[in-house]
Amino acid sequence: MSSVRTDKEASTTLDDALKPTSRAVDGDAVVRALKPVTDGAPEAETTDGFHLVIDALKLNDIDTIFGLPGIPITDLTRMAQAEGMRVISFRHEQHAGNAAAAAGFLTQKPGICLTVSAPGFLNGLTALANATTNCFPMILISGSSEREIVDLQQGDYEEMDQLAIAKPLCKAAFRVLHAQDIGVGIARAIRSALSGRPGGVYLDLPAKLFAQTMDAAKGKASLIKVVDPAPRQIPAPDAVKRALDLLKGAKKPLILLGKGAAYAQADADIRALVEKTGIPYLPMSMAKGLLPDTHAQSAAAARSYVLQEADVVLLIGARLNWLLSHGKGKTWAEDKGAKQFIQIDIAPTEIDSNVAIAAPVIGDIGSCVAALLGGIDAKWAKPPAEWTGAIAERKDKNLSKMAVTLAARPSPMNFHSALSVIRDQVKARPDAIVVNEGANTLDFARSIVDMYEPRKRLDVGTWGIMGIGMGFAVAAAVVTDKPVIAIEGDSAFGFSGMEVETICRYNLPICIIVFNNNGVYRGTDVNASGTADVAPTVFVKNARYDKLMEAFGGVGVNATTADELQKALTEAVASRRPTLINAVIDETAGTESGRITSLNPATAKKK
Ligand code: ADP
Ligand code: TPW
Repeated sequence: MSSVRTDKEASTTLDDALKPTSRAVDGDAVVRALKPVTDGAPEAETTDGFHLVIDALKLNDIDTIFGLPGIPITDLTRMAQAEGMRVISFRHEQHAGNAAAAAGFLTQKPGICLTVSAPGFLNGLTALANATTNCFPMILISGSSEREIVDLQQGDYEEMDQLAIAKPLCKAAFRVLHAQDIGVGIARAIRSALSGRPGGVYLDLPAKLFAQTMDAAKGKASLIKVVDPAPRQIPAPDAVKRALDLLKGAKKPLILLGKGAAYAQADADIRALVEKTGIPYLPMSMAKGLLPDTHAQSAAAARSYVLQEADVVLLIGARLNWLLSHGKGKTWAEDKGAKQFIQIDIAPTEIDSNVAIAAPVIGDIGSCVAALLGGIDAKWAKPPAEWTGAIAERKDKNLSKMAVTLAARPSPMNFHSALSVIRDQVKARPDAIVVNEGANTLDFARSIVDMYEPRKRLDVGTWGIMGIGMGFAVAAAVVTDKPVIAIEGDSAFGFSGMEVETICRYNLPICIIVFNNNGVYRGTDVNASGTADVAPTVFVKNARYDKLMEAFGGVGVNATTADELQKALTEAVASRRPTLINAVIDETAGTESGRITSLNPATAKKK
């Protein structure tokens, strides 16, 4: 007999096997009774793998699944929906995975991505690896084919040793073979995703598991409600004292907030630490809004200056990776002498990863910041006025210069004129969530669009990965119900563009603005060979991305001026209708690779 089944065949089999008759005994719907095959004996209530997975997730307050159906998980999606979970079905697993990751970042609950075996699993894997890299908690759950056939490599339908492949790309990976172990499997996945440094977890569920049945009461008893999944980790008092002593002695202190600080949801204490110490701070891109970007102590508009000049830097949930030039070199004016770093992080092995850390403070950000705050009293001396004054001076100069650039209304639009419109809209709607990807579109938006509230900005993160746009936007809308503004380079948008159908299907309040400059980076590259092909970075000229949204019933607008963009964006945010604005941008604007030209071997050489 062939082991390949169509979806229809599979669900017919399941329909026969799983005839729901009555609901669970008690109010929390933990079990579902199935009609057992009986020979006159009293009917015992049974449950099955499908329902145990759903019940285990629900028991742990996980109410949403992002995924894409197919064998062997189609019925799982149907049953999850029937059992009251929100099931958001995507057009490609990578975007479902990205949605799960963003949901994890926003809620501190692991986002769930559900995929089919081999190809679906692999499509979800990029998102799982990206989530792990960014320290976002998510669980990729993939159906898989039969162990016996996979392990003997006998060519099963979508055969793949998924667990082995996932393992090096995530924080932890588990497989459940028996229905009675589902509770433990889900509990271990949740704990692994949330505890310590958050990250991605893979959970392998072979097809056979779903149809396994067991006694309903035993099944219910086998489920685990995870208690305290992200235990606080209190920093050692001597580590706190060391950090405070160093900070006290600083002449030019600086606080650097990273997305770990945004994730930690210790917003009030972080703000209090900044304000009580009076220390200037810099937010990394996804930490923007932890304090409003317009805050007097923000040194964002004097970034280069403070990174070079600071003598003691307090890192809160930020790694000294490439995004911070590894804590050395010209960016940090290394030739003027080494800085001293205090680093708050939950992962002890992060310390000294790039440069020596004088005062590590290991623990969760909430506890560490609270402990530091405990040492800041009324006698705390604020940083010298020479330091804060010098920063203010540079800030004012840069902001005035920027204001002039933003006020200009060139035709066609450039990045600045288009972004100034979005900047005003976000100021008017600080609760809106901004999703941002591209090269120039990313770099300019990060510095131009001020954020006012925590966790309102989602972007390409640690890898600088393209393709997070629509997945992140869908998650943001689903999880928060707030308006979402996705600021997308035209190349960046292309990675997940088909999900506009998903956005329309669920009628999500998402406004996508495609910065259309006809190509990757710019649209002006030429093919040096003289053949008919365009250059590798060039797209179809004057494409109308707005039509894509119209195809699925959303609102499409072609905006050629800042006024048109402003009108369309304001309407989109107010109406909450799925909208795509094709913002026509000068194709000569911007630079190759945006602001990271130094990492591009060709352009770095030319410089
Ligand atoms: P950014 O890119 O914004 O600089 P990173 O992703 O590089 O931020 O750094 C985030 C850091 O935050 C990681 O090293 C991670 O271990 C840490 N982190 C995440 N959550 C917490 C938490 N709750 N408490 C302490 N550290 C955390
Ligand atoms: C998964 C490489 C970095 S930025 C970018 C690419 C392809 C697109 C830039 O063009 P875009 O932006 O979006 O039109 P803009 O504002 O300059 O006009 N594949 C992946 N990730 C990355 N980072 C790349 C390729 C890349």
